Amino acid sequence: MNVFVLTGAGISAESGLGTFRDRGGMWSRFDPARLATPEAFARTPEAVHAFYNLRRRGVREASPNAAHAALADLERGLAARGGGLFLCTQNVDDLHERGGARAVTHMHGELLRARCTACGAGRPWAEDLAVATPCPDCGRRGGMRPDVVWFGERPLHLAAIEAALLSADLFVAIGTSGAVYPAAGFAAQARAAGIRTHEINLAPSDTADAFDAATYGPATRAVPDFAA
Ligand code: BJW
Repeated sequence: MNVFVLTGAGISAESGLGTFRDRGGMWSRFDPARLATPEAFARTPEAVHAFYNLRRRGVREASPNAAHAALADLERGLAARGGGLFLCTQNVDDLHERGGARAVTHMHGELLRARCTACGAGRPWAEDLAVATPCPDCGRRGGMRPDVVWFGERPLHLAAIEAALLSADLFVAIGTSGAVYPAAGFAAQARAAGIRTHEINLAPSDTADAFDAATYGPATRAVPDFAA
């Protein structure tokens, strides 16, 4: 069996990383238009760096939880039975990897990577970024940015994601509000292709109608139960 899993911020919530749109979530405290767009980075790079430096430190201090571990177990179990798991995350943290997952597709990029807007080179990056940070590849200052996908930018790996989505036997969305496209459209796309769809969330998401079945509860309980 081939399973496509899409994860969102809810899977990392119990690891202490804030979600975006829940009550008290990041976008209720910070304006995404001022922090998560290329225009914001061009206008006030110091503010954008400060926001992502804080988030990067949070990710480094967080640990994977039982839901991340259950998906890593599922990946191994499916492979042993001749199937596969395509694990696609909107999250910019590395908790799937540290939870034991071998192959993770980060469609919104990775906070622990940086990219140079001058020469395009990307590389692992665990430290704070600043406007004066030089690019190790081309030496230019002022162009290093978090290697994440901001609003208005094209998400990553879309061709591989679409191919995996349409060849899956089961689509599962975990801890995502269904508010951000194109990921919010995956459940409807899968269903239109005759693929079973299942949602795991604390509560029905914005796209709950696109799912054949649902499990409502905290990811650390619901995902291990589902994957068992
Ligand atoms: C739990 C839990 C627990 C809590 N257990 N569950 C109008 C209509 C349609 C589209 C658009 C439009 N206007 C603009 C657009 C496009 C735009 C968009 O969708 N905007 C919407 C806001 C309307 N999209 C884009 O710009 C994207 N690019 C694009 O479309 O390019 C064009 C293109 C597409 C395709 C082909 C070619 C070209 C880019 C989107 C980039 C999103 N970037 C961010 C920031 C990343 C960097 C960073 O981290 O700062 O990505 S925004 C933010 O939202 C982040 C997330 O990945 C993303 C999704 O959020 P997520 O994960 O769903 O989190 P929440 O907080 O929303 O939900 C958490 C859920 O967990 C909740 O449901 C809780 O109930 C649940 N939960 N605790 C289980 N313990």
